[in-house]
Amino acid sequence: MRGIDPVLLLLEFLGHSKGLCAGNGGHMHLFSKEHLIASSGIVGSSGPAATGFALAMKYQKKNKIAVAFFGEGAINQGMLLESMNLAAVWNLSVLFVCKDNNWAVTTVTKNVTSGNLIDRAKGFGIEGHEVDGTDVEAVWKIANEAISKMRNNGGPQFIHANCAHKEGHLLGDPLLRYYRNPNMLTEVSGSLKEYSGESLNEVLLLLRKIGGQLKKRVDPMVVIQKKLKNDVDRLKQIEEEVTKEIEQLVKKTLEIFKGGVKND
Ligand SMILES: Cc1ncc(C[n+]2csc(CCOP(=O)(O)OP(=O)(O)O)c2C)c(N)n1
Repeated sequence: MRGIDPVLLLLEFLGHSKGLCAGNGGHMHLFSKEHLIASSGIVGSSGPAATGFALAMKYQKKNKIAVAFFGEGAINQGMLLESMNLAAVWNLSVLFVCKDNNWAVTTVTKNVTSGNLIDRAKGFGIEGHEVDGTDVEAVWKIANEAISKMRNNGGPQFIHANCAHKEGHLLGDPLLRYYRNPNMLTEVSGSLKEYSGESLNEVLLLLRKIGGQLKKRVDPMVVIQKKLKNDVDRLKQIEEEVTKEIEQLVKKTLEIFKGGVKND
C-alpha cells in the first residue's frame, strides 16, 4: 500500500487499535481515505474500487492514476469486467494488473478461463502488456510505459504479469503440508474422502499436481539476485538497507504493541 506508514499496517495486522483501521480490518480489509487505497478479501473487488478512485481523481481534476491488482482467478468476476468496461468508456486512468500464478487456490486457470487475457482487454478497447512478473526490472519498465501513456492520454491500461506460486494459497497451507509429508494423509484420509467424495488416490493425485507446479516456481528474489551477481557490493548494500529498514519497522511496531497502549 504505497504511501502508507508500514508501522500502521503491522499494527493493523496485529489487530491493534493504533493500526490503520483501528485493528478492525486485519491483514485483508484495509482502507485509507487520505491515500485512497483499499484492499479487500472479495476476489475482483479491486477493479470497482480503483475505477471509483480514478473517477474521483477525474472529478477533482488531479492528474493521478489508480492501480487495481488482482489474480487471474478474478478475471472472470463480473464486477472486474464491468469496471474494465466502465474505465474504458469513461476514459478513466486505471492500471489493471493481473498477477497470473496459474492457480486460484486449487483451481487451474486453463480449466476455467477461456481465451487470451490481452485479447480480452483489447475487447474493451484497453491496451494490454505481457510481462514476466518474476522479473522486477521488466515489471518496472512496462509499468512505467503504461503509466506514462495513462498520464498523457488518460484511459486505462492492462498488464498481464506471469507470476509464480511460491507457496500454497496461504502460508502453512495444509494441502502443501500433506504433499510434503504424504504420511500425514493416512491420519485424515477418512475425513478427506468424506469431504471430497473422491478416493485417496485421487486426492493424492491432486496434491502431486499442485506440488509439481510449485516445484517449477521461480522466486523473484532469486531472479534479481542473479541479475545483480556481477555487482556484489550493490547487492550487499541493498540487502543490508532493506534488512535494517524492516528491523526498525518491526521494532517500532512491537514497542507500540507491547508499550501498554490500550487496545480497546
Ligand atoms: C467473490 C469471492 N469469491 C470467492 C472467494 C474465495 N476465494 C478466496 S481466494 C480465491 C482464489 C483467488 O485466486 P486468484 O484471483 O487467482 O488470486 P491468488 O490468490 O492466486 O493470488 C477464492 C476463490 C472470495 N474471497 N471472493
